[in-house]
Amino acid sequence: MIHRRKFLQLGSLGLSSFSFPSFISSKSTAARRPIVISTWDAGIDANKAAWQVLRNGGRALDAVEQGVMVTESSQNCCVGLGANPDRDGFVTLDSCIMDENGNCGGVAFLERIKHPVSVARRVMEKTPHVLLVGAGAQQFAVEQGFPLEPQKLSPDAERSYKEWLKKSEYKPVINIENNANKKNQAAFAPAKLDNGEWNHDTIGMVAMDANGNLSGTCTTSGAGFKMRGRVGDSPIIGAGLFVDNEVGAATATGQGEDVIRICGSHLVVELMRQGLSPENACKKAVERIIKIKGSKAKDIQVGFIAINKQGEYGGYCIQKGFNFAVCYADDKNFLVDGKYVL
Ligand code: SD4
Repeated sequence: MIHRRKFLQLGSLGLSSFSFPSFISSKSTAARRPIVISTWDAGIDANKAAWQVLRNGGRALDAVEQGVMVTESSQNCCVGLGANPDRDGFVTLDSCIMDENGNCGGVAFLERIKHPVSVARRVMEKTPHVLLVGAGAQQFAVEQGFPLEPQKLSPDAERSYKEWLKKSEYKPVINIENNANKKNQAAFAPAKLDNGEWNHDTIGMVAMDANGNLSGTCTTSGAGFKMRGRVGDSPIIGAGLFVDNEVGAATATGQGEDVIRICGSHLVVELMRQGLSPENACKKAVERIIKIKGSKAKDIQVGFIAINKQGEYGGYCIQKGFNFAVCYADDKNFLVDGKYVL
């Protein structure tokens, strides 16, 4: 059973949590560092762990890894092994990580490993490759000492899967990638459901440390009830995540296929290189997806978040309902409602 999160209890740091209107983000963040931002509400807890690294002068790379490990472990958020399975009943995880030197690593279609982000980091640091998938990724993880977890669905995922099997219909719902049996599966639903559960299966996080170096990660269980073998944007460098230490860093969430189509996070960083603010760069990338999708854009959600070298941050999405968490001080860890185009 998923434990309910008391959202206002922000633990040892005593951090505050409330939604800021997003216009504040573009005006009040000049030359701010360190800073960490991450997608969706679960980013508040992840930011707290990342902030502990950043506030002590640690490296952004360590901060983002430790930040999203919180989410991968959490029973409240279905990013990790507790998440919904693919349509054959297996949970498969995707993740990538990128540092300030352009080093990057990823894993996709990885099963039975609790922390794909850490395996992605090992791929980056210990292999000549960027991306390992499936059985090979798992073999590498085990060789590196990661324990093989039991092949077992969480009780919630098992319930959702049984429910899903009744119709076996693959239909992602806007802002709710998770749990097929939620009563309030409707467009524009809140990120957090009435019953207190989180409904997202991804966290993307980008950070700048006190030295002004950028890193990022994106980690996910992917779309629930996907085809076996499906891989989304999250482990793909340039799609779910991109970092350029001269410019900024961006990450994505939502319908991965449409993020891949435009090399979304890379596009956001390139738009910032041309002088756009993080928010405007995210907006332009969202608009490009909408242009490609035409009338079908109303059926999907994609959100981008980004930071630049000045410590400015921003985010944008297709539909209402996306938010992201921003942290840049012991007492500043708050949610921002993403502006939306449609
Ligand atoms: C995917 N982008 O696998 C991920 C899903 C996601 O919140 O972001 N869910 O397509």
